[in-house]
Amino acid sequence: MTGPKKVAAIHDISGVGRCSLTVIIPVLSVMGVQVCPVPTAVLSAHTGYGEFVMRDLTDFIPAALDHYKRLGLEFDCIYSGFLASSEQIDHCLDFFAAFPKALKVVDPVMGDNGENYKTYTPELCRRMSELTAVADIITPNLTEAAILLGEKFPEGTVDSAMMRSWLVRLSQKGPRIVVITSVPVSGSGICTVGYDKSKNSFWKIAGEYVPISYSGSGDMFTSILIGGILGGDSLPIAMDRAASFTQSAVKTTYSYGTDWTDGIMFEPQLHRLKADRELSDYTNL
Ligand code: PXL
Repeated sequence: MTGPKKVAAIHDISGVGRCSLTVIIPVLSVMGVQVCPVPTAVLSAHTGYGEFVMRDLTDFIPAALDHYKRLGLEFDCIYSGFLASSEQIDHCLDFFAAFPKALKVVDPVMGDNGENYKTYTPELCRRMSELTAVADIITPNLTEAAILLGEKFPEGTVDSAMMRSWLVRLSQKGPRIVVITSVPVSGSGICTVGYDKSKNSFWKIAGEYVPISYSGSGDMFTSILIGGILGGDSLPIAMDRAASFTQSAVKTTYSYGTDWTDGIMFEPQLHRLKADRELSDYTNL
C-alpha cells in the first residue's frame, strides 16, 4: 500500500570503478527500493586509482537536508558511506536526527586490507565512531572494525571467539546489529560475521577465498543487506543473500581477469536480485 521503501544514500559518486552510488542505485532499485542519493563528493574515479579528480560536496548535504525537511519527506532508511570531510560527520548526524523513524545504517568506509583510503584523514577516522554510535546497523570490513576498536589489523586468520568478542564490543558502542565483512576465520574461508544485540544471536556466512579484492564489494554487500532487511528478511537470511550474490559476482569478475580497480562486474547478474515477478498486469477502469 505504501509503494517502494525509500532510502537516503549519503555516499560519493565515482565515475569509474563501480563503487558507492553507481553500485547502490542499481542494486537497491532492482530489489524494489527507491534510492534518493545525497552525494558527498563527485570523483572521476574512486581513490584506488591513485590519481583522480574530486569535488567535495560538504556544503550540499545540509542544504539538501533543509530542502527535504521543508518538503516534509520521510525516509525508511538513511544509509551513509564514503565521506569527503570530517564536517560531513556532523551533517550525517543531522540527517539521522531529522528522521528518527528511519533505519540508520552506517557503512564506516575508511579502508581495506589493513590500509586507509587515500582521502581518509586521522580526524575523519576518529570521528567515524560518532556516527557508528547512533546507527542501528553498521557494516565495517575487518580493517574498519579494527580502526573502530583501536585494535591492530589482524594478520592471518582469526578465530570465532575473537570475532564474537569484536562484534559484542562494537555493538556496546551503540548499534543493535553489527556485521563484519572480509573476515578470514580459521577453517572457514572468507566469512561475513554478524551479531544482533537484541537477540544475543551470532551468525556466520562462510565464503570462498578469491585472490583479489574488488572496489565496491562493501557497497554491494551492504546495499543487498539493506534491501533484504527492508523487505522483511531476518538478519542471517539478509546476510546470506548479500554474501552469496556478492561472492558469485566476484567469481564472475575474477574469471574475466579485469583489474581490481574496475570493480565487480555485476551487470550480467543483477537481475538475480529481482523480486520474483513483475506486478504490472492491470489497466485503468
Ligand atoms: O567502496 C568504497 C569507496 C567508496 N568511494 C570511494 C572510494 C572507495 C574505496 O576505495 O575510493 C571514492
